[in-house]
Amino acid sequence: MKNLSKLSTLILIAILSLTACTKKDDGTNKQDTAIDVTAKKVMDNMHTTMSQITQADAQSLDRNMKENFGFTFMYPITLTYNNDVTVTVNNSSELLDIVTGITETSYIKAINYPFNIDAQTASRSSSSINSETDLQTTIESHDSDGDGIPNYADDDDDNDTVSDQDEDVNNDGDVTNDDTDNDGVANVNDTDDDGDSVPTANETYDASGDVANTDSDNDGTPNYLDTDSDNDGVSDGQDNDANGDGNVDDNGGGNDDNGGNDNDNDGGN
Ligand SMILES: [Ca+2]
Ligand SMILES: [Ca+2]
Ligand SMILES: [Ca+2]
Ligand SMILES: [Ca+2]
Repeated sequence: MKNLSKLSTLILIAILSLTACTKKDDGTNKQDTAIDVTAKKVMDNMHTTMSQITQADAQSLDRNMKENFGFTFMYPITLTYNNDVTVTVNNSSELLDIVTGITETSYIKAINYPFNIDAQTASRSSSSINSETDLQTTIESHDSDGDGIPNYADDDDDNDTVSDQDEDVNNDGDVTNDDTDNDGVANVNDTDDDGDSVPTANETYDASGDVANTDSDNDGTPNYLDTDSDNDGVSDGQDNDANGDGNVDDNGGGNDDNGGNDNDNDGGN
């Protein structure tokens, strides 16, 4: 009888333990969830992106989500860690905590579908992401410069020859908060960064094609961020020799006639 009572107690303890195991102390539930490669890609990308920013906050998270993937989340969303613990995310601050906390051994492996997005791209009319395929299509089609490489994988989102990293003029690690000409379009997506009507890609005159190393008037501001590259008082857009090298520019300013050839037959080199 004593042994039977002991056995009953042991069985009771075992049942209680099993019940406890199915529920974490923080109230999250365990579910066996398959790995969602696309959702993991999004979260890992945001981890890398936000880790590079000096003072990451909810706003910078949203801006970078929009830049890299073309949308921000409508909360709440539900994420699943690789240990199958699920977590409900209610705002961008909570998501920031999660993505910055991602490690090689603790990462997000899935997201619950459907979830809603605040779509930023004109090409997308629906605000509901219904499956991994839907999410994949959404992020792969976010391609600002239309070069076939989606923004999240593109080193030069606007194809203006300045790398995304170099568009970070204020060097805070965040490429989305630099807007030299204050036109509301961040440099990373602005093909005329200084707004002088000369495309950034044309604001060089040496053979390197590197606009970052061209500073005609040596004032410390490269031509592509300088609305008056030769400092003669005439804006580059109105200047027929924007870099002041004596060669008349081709095709409306800034596009210098390199090498002394009169490519546009304007009478100057
Ligand atoms: Ca692209
Ligand atoms: Ca660029
Ligand atoms: Ca701009
Ligand atoms: Ca320009």
